[in-house]
Amino acid sequence: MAGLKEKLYDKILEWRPRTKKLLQDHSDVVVDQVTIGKLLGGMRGLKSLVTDISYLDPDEGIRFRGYTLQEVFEKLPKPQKSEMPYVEGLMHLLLTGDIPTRKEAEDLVDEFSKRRILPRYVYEVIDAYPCCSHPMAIFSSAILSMHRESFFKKKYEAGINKKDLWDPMFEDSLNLLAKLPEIATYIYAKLYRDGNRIQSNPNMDMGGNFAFMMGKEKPYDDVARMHFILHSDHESGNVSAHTGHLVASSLSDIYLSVSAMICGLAGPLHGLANQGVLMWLHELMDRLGGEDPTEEELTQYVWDTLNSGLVIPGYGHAVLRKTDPRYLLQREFSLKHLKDDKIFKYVDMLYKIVPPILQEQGKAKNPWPNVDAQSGVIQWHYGVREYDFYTVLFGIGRSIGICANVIWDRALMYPLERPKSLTTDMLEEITGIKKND
Ligand code: CMX
Repeated sequence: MAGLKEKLYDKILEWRPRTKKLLQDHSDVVVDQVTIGKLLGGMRGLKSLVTDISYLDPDEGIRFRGYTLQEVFEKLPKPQKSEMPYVEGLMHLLLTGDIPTRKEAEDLVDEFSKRRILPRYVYEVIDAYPCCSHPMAIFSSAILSMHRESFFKKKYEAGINKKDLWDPMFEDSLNLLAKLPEIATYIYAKLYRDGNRIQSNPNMDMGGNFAFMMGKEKPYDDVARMHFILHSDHESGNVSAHTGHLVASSLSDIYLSVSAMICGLAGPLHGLANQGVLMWLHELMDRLGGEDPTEEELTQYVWDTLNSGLVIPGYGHAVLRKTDPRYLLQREFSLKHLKDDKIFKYVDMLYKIVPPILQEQGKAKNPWPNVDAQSGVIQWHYGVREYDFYTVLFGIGRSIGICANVIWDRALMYPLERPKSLTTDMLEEITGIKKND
């Protein structure tokens, strides 16, 4: 992978003086204020992390390396006869900040193909799991089991200059990313296809090969490409991205970091919401005996959910204050490919019904749909109906962003993350509620 690595190294050498200057000359400049509200409110919105891979604007949504999602999908090279770009091209963009040429994207496709073979013990780890296990638990363990392969770990133990740590992190990241579709589809075959697995095709790109191993025809290859690209990064503060970065800050390798981030992604307020949407919609269908709901019935269902103290899955966001562009892109695809799908029609009705209800309820700061409101429906349409599996798909995508971030963390030699905690007594003393006697 000499071409990409050399390009990346040039970028790293160019970037390092910027970080160094900020640290040396402007270290005391105040960026944000830490209030008690932030401390007790999950640090929501606190400007306390740095990443150059993506930036999330509350109104506009995500930009990858400065490009809007629309631009990313337009500009990245696409495989022949595909609507969606190479996922490998996105990795090139996230790493270098440059839109790759077709050749650069295809070089990375070849590289992934060479690195995709799983060690035998990974299959054994997956096989050892009891069948009722959630696929995210298996996914995280399978990734963790490959820690012993880490080139980063070996280099660190042998003694390597801190400045060079990005290089083995880069190698490990490519090795891991290339293997994720193999791991995920093996888990899928074990849990839902009686172990009947389709071997990978070394001549295909990541999205195409994933579709092939899932046993899916076109346009599922484009669904996979779109899904992995859309879910890859959402700046650094979300649970999965932050976990990956935090764990790697202790100089843990990429296997440990990505395995941990998968655990964070598996929570219902984060990546699991995409399966939550489908479960919630199927409960409604059962309630209506399979009949299409009227607007009144749907409205009642939304209120019943809220009144029983539950959240509406797929709606709201900690940062976004408008409809998530990742939702809109998937909606555009759905309008083209699955406009007559029954569940898509539900989802489309909800798009009109839920926001005014959340506004009327007055709690959620963002009443609009997020990425998870739409993604499961597309999977369902193409026959991936085991919705426990949906978060694994999110996890493959998110790993791309984590790897790009962690490689740059090492390139810029970011330190161990270690904020300071206080006690409730201390907060009460600061506020004057409790006098220090
Ligand atoms: N339905 C009902 N209530 C909601 C809501 C929703 N979709 N979204 C937010 N609220 C509520 C919160 O539960 C909170 O209530 P309390 O004050 O009683 O605790 C209140 O509105 C304020 O929350 P907020 O500041 O608007 O949102 P947060 O930053 O705390 O949480 C999120 C963000 C995503 C966890 C929340 O909107 C939610 O639970 N959404 C549903 C689950 C979901 O779709 N998650 C996926 C997010 C995307 C992803 O990361 O994958």
